[in-house]
Amino acid sequence: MATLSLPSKPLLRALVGETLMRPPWWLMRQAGRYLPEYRAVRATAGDFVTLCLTPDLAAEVTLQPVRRFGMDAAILFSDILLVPRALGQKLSFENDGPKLEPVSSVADLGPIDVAMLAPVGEAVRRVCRELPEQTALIGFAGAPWTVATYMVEGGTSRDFHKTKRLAYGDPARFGALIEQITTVTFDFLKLQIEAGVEVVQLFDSWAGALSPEGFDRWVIEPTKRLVAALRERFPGLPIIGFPRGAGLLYPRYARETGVDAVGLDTSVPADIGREHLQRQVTVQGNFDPVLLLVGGDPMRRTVNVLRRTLGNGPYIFNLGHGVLPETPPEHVAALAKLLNEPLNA
Ligand code: 1CP
Repeated sequence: MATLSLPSKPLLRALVGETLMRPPWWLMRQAGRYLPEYRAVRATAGDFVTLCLTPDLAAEVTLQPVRRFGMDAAILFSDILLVPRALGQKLSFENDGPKLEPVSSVADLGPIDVAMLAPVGEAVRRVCRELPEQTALIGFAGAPWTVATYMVEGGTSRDFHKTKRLAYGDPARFGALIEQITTVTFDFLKLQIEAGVEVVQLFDSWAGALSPEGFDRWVIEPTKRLVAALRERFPGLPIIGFPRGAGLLYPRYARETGVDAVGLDTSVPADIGREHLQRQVTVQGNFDPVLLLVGGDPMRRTVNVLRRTLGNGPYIFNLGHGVLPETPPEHVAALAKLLNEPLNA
């Protein structure tokens, strides 16, 4: 018989719909190049994929920001592009970002090798051993659409024309690719959950590139299937969706995918989040990463506005996108000081 037990970690409480006096917080890309201790580990690892697949090093960089700033969650240090690699696609990281050998169908992929992802599970187990008692551990993957853009374009893109042409022009072929990505993404998340992550976030960083019909078919539908598969296998595990750039389609995404929380990008007005999303899901976001870079009064003022607007409902403070590499760590320390105090103190 299932026993009902309420979570005690602040992040998990917010994800079951509780309104907290002090909203929990974490930052997308909280581990990374803005931290000198990250750059030091990165230099010893050599290439980026080695860093992701060496459990001691991945665990260490996962814990670094939590040690310094006391966020309410650690996010596993890994990358969404390990899924294309497990699907048999060649992957490397150069100075100007990730490079993949472009594909346009399942037939272009090599043999699937999920075992290659096993070190990620080991990194999770090591993080769990060292995490403070009240800190949650978040696992993640790219949502199928966003992962597909990297696979088809061969890297990052400004306009996603190759991927959109394939999706609109040959939906059967593109659909088969999305299907394959979804299967391995489930395996990647399953491995993380079985190793100890308590929440997962699906990053759909390029959700905003599609037409409304395309959004339904290639963002909402695959996410909905992935969420349903996770729910069946891991009932009660909270899922955060981050459909960056979804704009007016945010409420539809929240309603139809079945996620517990949505991450708002910086462009969404906080009062719209409160009126149109927060009654249904926990809201996360959406502080502009550039304000964190700027620091000082502009940062403090905006933090207060955001917390006043969203803090009377289930809310997780975060950025609207990742921490920028040029961000001074002292600004993150000042933000931590603000956020580690109760709202009305
Ligand atoms: O050290 C380095 O030079 C590599 C920079 C870097 C880092 C720190 C990459 C390469 N990935 C990561 C880690 C990473 N990636 C995390 C770690 C956990 C954290 O602290 O948040 C996460 C969650 C990701 C997720 C990720 N990778 C996304 C989704 C989030 C987003 O930023 O939109 C995407 C799109 C990627 C692809 C990727 N990997 C790396 C880069 C530079 C990119 C983006 C390339 C682009 O701009 O298109």
